[in-house]
Amino acid sequence: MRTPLIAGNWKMNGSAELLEAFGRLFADAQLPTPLEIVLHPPFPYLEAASRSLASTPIKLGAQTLNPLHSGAHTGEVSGRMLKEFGVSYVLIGHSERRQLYRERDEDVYDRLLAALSVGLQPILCVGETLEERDAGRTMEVVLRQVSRAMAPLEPQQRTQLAIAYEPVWAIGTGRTATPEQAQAVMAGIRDYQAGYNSELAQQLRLLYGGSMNASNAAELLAQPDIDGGLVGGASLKAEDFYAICQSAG
Ligand code: G2H
Repeated sequence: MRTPLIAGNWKMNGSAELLEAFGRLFADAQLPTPLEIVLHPPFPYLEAASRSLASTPIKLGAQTLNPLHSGAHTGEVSGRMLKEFGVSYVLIGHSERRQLYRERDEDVYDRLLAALSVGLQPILCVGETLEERDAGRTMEVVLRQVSRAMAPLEPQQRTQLAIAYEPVWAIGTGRTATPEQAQAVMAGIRDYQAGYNSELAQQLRLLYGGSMNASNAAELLAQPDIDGGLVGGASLKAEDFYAICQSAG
């Protein structure tokens, strides 16, 4: 009943040539249905992406946004601009933003509201560090991140977003959470949401992120509470990303 979502996060990587490769491969794609696919290239590639992916089912995504609509904020991009450009999805609170650019839970919430206010679909990213996992604090940390971002949202706003659980220790490390580890956290997030509204909890899409690749995607995506993936490194090869999308059937 939940449409799977596979999102590719290029981070600060990629090229116009790679977008063309995606365009060629996905134009003739034989993909499982239902399935939603989104690619999050760096901002300067959005224009090329909108052309190269026009004949494919891939939607456009951004990697972050500024919480304000406009103003004197050199180097920043607003949700309104992204929406005007045809972007559908935006990542919010990716662990690299939290760790490298000091985004706090409050900043994540502001960005979430800004995205929702212009009709962008947010993918809220949460996840614990290795230290937090080893201290047995995984659910505490993940649910704090979820609740600080979502508690003030109205029911209608909650239906617009997806949550990506990305254990920080699995990001870009080649070390993937086991399907059981990922499923346990996903189930915890869904249970937490059910405490607010059980119907909305059933609709909420939960994605796994952290070294997902063509070899491990099928097993992760087969878990009952995993509805898709947020794919970093493996989204930098069109064939690998295509194989992951095939696993979402
Ligand atoms: C986690 C993920 C994509 P990777 O950041 O968001 O990256 O798949 O390279 O671990």
